[in-house]
Amino acid sequence: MKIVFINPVIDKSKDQLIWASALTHNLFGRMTVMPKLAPMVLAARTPPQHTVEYIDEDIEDIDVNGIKADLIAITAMTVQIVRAYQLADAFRKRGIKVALGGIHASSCPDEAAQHADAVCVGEADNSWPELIKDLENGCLKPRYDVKDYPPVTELVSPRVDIIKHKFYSMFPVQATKGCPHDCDFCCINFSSGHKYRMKPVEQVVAEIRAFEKYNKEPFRKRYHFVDDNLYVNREYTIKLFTAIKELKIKWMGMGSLNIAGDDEVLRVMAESGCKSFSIGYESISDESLAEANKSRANKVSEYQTAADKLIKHGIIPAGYFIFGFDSDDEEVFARTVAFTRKYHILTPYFNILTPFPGTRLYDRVKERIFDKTWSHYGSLKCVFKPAKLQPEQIEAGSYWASRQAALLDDMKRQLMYFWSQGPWETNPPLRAGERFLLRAIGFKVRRNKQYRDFLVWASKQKNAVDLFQIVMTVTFDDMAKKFVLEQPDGSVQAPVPVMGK
Ligand code: B12
Ligand code: SF4
Repeated sequence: MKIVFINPVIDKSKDQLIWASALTHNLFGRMTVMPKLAPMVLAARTPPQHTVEYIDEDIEDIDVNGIKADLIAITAMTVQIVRAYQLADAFRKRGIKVALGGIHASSCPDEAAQHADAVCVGEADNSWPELIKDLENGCLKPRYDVKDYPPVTELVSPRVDIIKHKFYSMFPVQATKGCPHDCDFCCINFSSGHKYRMKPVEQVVAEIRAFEKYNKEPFRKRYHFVDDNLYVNREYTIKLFTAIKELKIKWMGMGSLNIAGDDEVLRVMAESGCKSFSIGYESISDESLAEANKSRANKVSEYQTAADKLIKHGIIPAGYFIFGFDSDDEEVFARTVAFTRKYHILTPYFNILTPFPGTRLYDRVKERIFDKTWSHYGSLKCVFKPAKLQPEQIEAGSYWASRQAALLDDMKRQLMYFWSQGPWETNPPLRAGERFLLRAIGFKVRRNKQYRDFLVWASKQKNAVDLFQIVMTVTFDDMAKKFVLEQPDGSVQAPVPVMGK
């Protein structure tokens, strides 16, 4: 049998892709951040007599009428589900069976069932083999429910051979699942649960090694730990980082604020190749943190130390912020941007509070939700009415903040500050070859004088580190332009509809 996994694109229109920019298209072709891990995991659980294929609509078009398959298996977050249903309906019209899984199908299984022959609820590591067996026997069930969370020690390593490696700038790895915190906007409550499950460190190392076969110089890719929280079990974290040191990889990941208080972990983390670490700061107001049940995890007074500590170890402080809490007022956007600048949170990501189905936030604000178009549930649109601001103000403010945070001149200042805090043994200055490469990229984008000058400027800075980060800076600036149309008077026009219909 042939099983085709599909990751649907958020928006069919190529130049509205969120995680790609016109610049990256020009430089590297149709490239995106990273492949979804779920298809690789499920492919590994598929008995070897079956053929598997992975189609990622972020990087390739899908020819619905040309694909031959016994099963189409679609994974989707809420923002992707409209497209997932379109594809599912089209394949089923051709008589091909469709299975739907992932976070949205898990939270709205009855809705998903209208577009699929089988819906998988929850982690499918163990239910998938059963589904395949039923398919072989012609008795596919409409629902495969996983109520508990399988221990990760029983998991097999993902099939990294099924992806088209050259189209991705990063490879995903997962060492742990779950998070002990309980933020009310987060899907963790039902997706991976609060019990922290840790893969054997040797398995994580083996998984990275499998990717390494496809990871060659000069554009060696980074790894993205997709773990919800890498800092829960200190002993495990140290063991993990120590083990991956020998792989000499570069990686990024995310975790809680309290990691900043642990110099030993930060040291091993830097030695193991961590170049950027994201913290879910969410808000610079303790009131908003309390509203989201995040006060136990976050104290605003500790944010500055966290950023300082990461920088001290040569790691770029990244962080997630959310706008749209009931206590947010008109000032929140400028205040937050000023905060990230002042404390050198070099890569802030601004999202809009979104009540995803299945979350406590959803239950709390459901009477105030006015937009149920799932393709708007990508944290870039305001779909419910917050207490103090209008949804349009939240969108305009959030987009304004994203634009401000990516402004090249500002980033130049931030990078200069970051580089001035070195040198770091774990993050050495650019080599001659890398400087040459930066200039070569500058030449390739020469039509954009600002980008060319920036890249050439960076190539000349003695203490500049991290080629990837420098190129990403330009890419972020390019991406941010898509979200905001700035007016000559500095005001922000209504945002471009980035999430499709
Ligand atoms: C990695 C990640 C990303 C990557 C995704 C790209 C990529 N290629 O992976 C990036 C960083 C780009 C990303 C972006 C976003 N993300 Co995200 N992301 C994650 C994260 C941290 C891990 C996902 C993962 O790889 N898990 C590991 C795999 C193995 O698990 P899995 O996908 O759940 O798959 C298992 C089951 O679900 C099931 N399954 C999955 N698919 C299928 C399919 C079939 C057919 C079957 C049978 C079973 C099945 O079996 C799998 C194995 O057990 C999750 C958090 C989480 N814990 O899931 C958030 C998460 C998925 N993201 C979320 C959100 C909101 C976003 C954004 C929309 C907003 C934001 N700002 O973060 C953006 C999208 C931006 C955009 N417009 O493009 C939410 C989704 C909520 C929702 N209902 O949609 C999550 C759950 C975070 C959270 N805690 O709330 N994200
Ligand atoms: S700390 Fe992060 S992963 Fe954990 S519950 Fe809160 S938002 Fe979710």
